[in-house]
Amino acid sequence: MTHCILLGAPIDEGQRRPGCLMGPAAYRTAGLASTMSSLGHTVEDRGDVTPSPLGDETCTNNAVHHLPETIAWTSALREATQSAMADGMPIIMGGDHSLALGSVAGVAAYAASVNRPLFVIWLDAHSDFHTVESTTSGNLHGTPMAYANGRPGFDPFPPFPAPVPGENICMFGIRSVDPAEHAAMQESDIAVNDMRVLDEQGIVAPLRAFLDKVRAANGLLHVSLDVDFLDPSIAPAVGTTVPGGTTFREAHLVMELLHESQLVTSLDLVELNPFLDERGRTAKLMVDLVGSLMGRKVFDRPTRSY
Ligand code: HAR
Ligand code: MN
Ligand code: MN
Ligand code: MN
Repeated sequence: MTHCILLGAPIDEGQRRPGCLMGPAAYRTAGLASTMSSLGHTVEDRGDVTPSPLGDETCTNNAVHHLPETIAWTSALREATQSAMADGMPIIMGGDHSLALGSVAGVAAYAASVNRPLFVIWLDAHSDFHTVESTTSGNLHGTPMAYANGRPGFDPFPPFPAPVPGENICMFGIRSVDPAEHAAMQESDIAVNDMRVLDEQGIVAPLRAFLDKVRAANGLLHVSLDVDFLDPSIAPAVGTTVPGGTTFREAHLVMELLHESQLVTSLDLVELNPFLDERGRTAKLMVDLVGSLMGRKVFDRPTRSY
């Protein structure tokens, strides 16, 4: 049984398409809390986080927009997530992916305070490995993985509390990477399981290999689930659809394996844009995936010995 702590992050300033700020309301409407309580967990909804007061930060990259707003969200979400970690498993309901600048910072600060290493699984079509300096779109939702990895190029932001080394980061579903991100990832130890890897090897072997590492290190495990990890045919409610995403069964299988591992300690749900949804189907699918992550299954089977 897990104590699940819901944190709403109605932020859509990390990109240019309005609507993600309705995400937390859509997750509540789609029954996220009752899904978890029906699985035997306790649920505490702490409501929506309020951003910190706006600063006057600037940067030299003229493409970047909403920098002070994003920094204000980052510090508020960092604090809310860090304190939720002490009480249970935070589930941060976005909001665009810029929320992970704050949520991962909060989890990292908590991990450092309890002397445990942090591992991150990034489920996304995109690597989100730009810095404030390298982004050409200026959309800061494309940067949180680089911030968490401690890359330079985040001068206007507070320093990341305890950077996550590349070997502790594992990405799945990747199929859209910009040149600057590509070059930076070549230099890092991040496990990039792009769609080619999933097509050839399936999702199970690389995921289990990573989970084995987390277990061996007694790590905390943060999962960041971007709606565009999923194929747009099953998850249309996202501003940055990329064809060729994961299927319904692949996505559930990832969640089932994560549940079986019992390693996940925090979760982001990001990029849902309810304005683009079809009768709530994407919101409902995301809630169902959380159900699998939290233990819903048809049959119990012997847990694999790790
Ligand atoms: N790499 C592109 C950019 O920086 C697209 C980033 C899109 N990011 C998200 N989250 N939707 O994964 O603009
Ligand atoms: Mn604005
Ligand atoms: Mn993303
Ligand atoms: Mn994405």
